[in-house]
Amino acid sequence: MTSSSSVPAVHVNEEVRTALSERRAVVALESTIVVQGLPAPVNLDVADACEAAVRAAGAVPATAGVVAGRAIVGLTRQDLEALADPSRGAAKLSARDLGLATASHTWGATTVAGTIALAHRVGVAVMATGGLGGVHQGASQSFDESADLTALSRTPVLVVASGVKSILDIPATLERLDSLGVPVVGYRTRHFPGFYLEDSGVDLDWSLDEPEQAAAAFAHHRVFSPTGFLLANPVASASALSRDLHDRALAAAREAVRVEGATGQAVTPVMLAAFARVTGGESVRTNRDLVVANAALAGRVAVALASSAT
Ligand code: PSU
Ligand code: MN
Repeated sequence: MTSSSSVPAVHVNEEVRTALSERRAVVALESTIVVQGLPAPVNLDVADACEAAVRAAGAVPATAGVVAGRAIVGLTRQDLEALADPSRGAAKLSARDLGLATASHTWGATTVAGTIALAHRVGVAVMATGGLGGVHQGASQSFDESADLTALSRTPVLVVASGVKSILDIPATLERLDSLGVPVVGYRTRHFPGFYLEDSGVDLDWSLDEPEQAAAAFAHHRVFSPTGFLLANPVASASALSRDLHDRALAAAREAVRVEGATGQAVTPVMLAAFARVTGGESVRTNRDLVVANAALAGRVAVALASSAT
């Protein structure tokens, strides 16, 4: 392992840098979903579709990751392919890992927590993902709670997600977001989305109907609070899993974690892979559809935010 003691910069590609300097809309995208969350070859197609959705909304996409120790906002397609190459063994980087990864010239994909840390550092205020991490089932024993939650509590970035992954303890996750002071706002719904399902069964206090309203609410929120903001966008009903198939896959996913003895960062990827197996790939299509829709919505919110700031 080589090491470097110089202070690391976050590298921003030229298109993103120009957009930021002209105060145009930029949307950060994560790379963990591509590298650890979805199977090849769909993963790179999803990455392309997310970037295209952001552009179609009039914003510039900026996918984050760490390439040979360089923290980057605005990965090239080549960077992303290299990160997703299994022989590279890219790490999964949360906020806690970024300095270690840059200091040790590591390759790594960033989670929501890692991505918002980089995005905020360079002035990007909106990101899209599939499902936020959260409190795992049995967390009162295991203490397994995604660092996405605490990262959102200290990083003023608006994240568009289809709720939190349905493998989690959703009511407990919402209680934690409440304690952490992170607003959770349903997009055109009063029901918290259930990732693969439209509705998790938990009601929300707030709902907004237009991207402009979300942008305004986030702009106001930033005056009063240093936290991020969760805009919860349910999967389209035509793309959702049926409740029955979902529940069968969930049982199998829990069993897979138990049998494989997965802990820590491995839990979420093992469960997502079990879902893909049990649903014959249907969960992967659902995941693709929802994350692309979230990228499109994030693009519209970023455009509204940029035009209200000028
Ligand atoms: N959304 C998806 N698929 C994913 C993720 C989000 O549709 O794989 C990733 C994100 O990077 C999120 C991470 O931050 O899962 C949560 O992992 P953990 O539970 O280990 O914190
Ligand atoms: Mn965890």
